[in-house]
Amino acid sequence: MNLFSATWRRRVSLGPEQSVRFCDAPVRNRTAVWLSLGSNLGDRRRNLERALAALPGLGIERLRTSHLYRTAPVGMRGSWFLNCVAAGETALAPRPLLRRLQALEWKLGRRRLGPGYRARTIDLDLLLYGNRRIATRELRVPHPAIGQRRFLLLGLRELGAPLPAPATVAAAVRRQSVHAAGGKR
Ligand code: PH2
Ligand code: MG
Ligand code: MG
Repeated sequence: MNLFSATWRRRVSLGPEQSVRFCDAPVRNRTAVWLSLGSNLGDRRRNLERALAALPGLGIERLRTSHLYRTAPVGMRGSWFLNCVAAGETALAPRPLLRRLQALEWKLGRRRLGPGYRARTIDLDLLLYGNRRIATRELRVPHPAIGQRRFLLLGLRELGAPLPAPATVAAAVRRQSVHAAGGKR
């Protein structure tokens, strides 16, 4: 299964009429969410694929994915990352969603061994939760890295997310190089 192919994207992104037909809960009870996925340890592509395959089971519906990007590590040494952005809808509140994402990171071999960025099999970040602004010790939404990492902006733009001001985007794009790594339509 190639989770980044256009076929898969079509398969997982149901149109509005299908979601009404197959889902009892009205869509207005769902919040649009955007996540980033990254891996720079082990079989990076497989790690992303396993995470994406698990997201519907966590409560993220109508999942769509961006292309996959190969990116230089930001703010840390080590191997290059594979990154992508995913969009979906959820009935989960932000904190339960965060908990489930953290549990999935653990299941996929992520171990937090202390402060600072370290190589990781999988990193799942909540980038946007509807238009909510959240600033707690454990969760900041919109994710503060959005305006600083080009692959996040590219992925979010692909998936039609509300983006920060164009000036912020331009600055991030100038700063960082990104290479498409696959899943090109
Ligand atoms: N995540 C980080 C730190 N640096 N660099 C890249 N290229 N991709 C990431 O996902 C990433 C990073 C902290 O979460
Ligand atoms: Mg991260
Ligand atoms: Mg993280």
